[in-house]
Amino acid sequence: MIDSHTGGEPTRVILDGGPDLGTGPMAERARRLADEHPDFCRAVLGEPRGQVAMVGALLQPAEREGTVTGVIFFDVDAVLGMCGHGSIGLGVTLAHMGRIGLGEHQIDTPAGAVRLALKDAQTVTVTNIESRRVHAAREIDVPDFGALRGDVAYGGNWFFLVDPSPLPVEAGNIPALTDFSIRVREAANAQGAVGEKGELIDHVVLLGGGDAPGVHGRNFVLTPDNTYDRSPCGTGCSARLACLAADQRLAPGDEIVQESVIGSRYRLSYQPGTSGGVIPRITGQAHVMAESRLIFTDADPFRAGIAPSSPGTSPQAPHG
Ligand code: PYC
Repeated sequence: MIDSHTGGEPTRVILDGGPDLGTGPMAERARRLADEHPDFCRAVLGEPRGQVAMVGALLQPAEREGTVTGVIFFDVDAVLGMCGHGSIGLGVTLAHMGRIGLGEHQIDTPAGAVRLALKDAQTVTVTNIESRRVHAAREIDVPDFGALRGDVAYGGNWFFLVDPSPLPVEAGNIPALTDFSIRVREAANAQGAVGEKGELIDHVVLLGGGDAPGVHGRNFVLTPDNTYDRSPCGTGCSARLACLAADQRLAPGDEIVQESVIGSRYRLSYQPGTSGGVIPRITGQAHVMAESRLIFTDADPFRAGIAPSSPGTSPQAPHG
């Protein structure tokens, strides 16, 4: 396995040893990972082997011809439709392994085919799946806060985006931002501020202004495992681009810089999609950090990771 980080957000690429997810569309294989192998996700990403915020990228045989690899992204608690920082990390990792060179490549994700352009050893432009806004300025009632308006948008995952954030989007405020966005996500899902087919919100984006010259804004992004994205979140930026385009606040091809709550940056632009949404382009940098092999033995009481309720008791850790 190979670990990298993209703007501070870690990606663990799992080259082999994962569960057999069969063949067929990547979305079906992702459902099998979520339904049948949650212990795998916790064992490889959770403590003590993983770290908070780590996203896994489980390599799969490709679905489409001409694709470098299939991939399923997941965090400790959820299988993701797509992952922007993980795609940048995967591109840099594949280059590190000598599997791709500079230029254009395609990967298969559960959300669809995604293009990666490797610009140099660290820099990747991701051309994401078509992203769209489905509700504008939808009002929800957040307990202990009150009425809040936000947009619901899809960028490969489902987002509730609040612009502007009622709390300052600053690194010193991360615990309060986390607590608030968990309540926002619960309220959005409970009050039906969800996707067209009832898809639940899995991420929340709180938007603040950027203070550095040339920076369009800074964001805080809550992820499904209740941590925050250290990077500006590629799928969150895709959802944001869909909202900016729908509000005619950004023209096709114009580039903006989005900063994360810890100050890492992506360059963003879009082209119109064929179904009324946008095709986002996200450019960021990743760095390979480690090449290693995880070891799970029956004697290790924490071979399945540290479960929130009962440490060391989960029976189905991977072996070998
Ligand atoms: O970059 O899309 C992203 C992402 C999703 C969850 C963590 N990062």
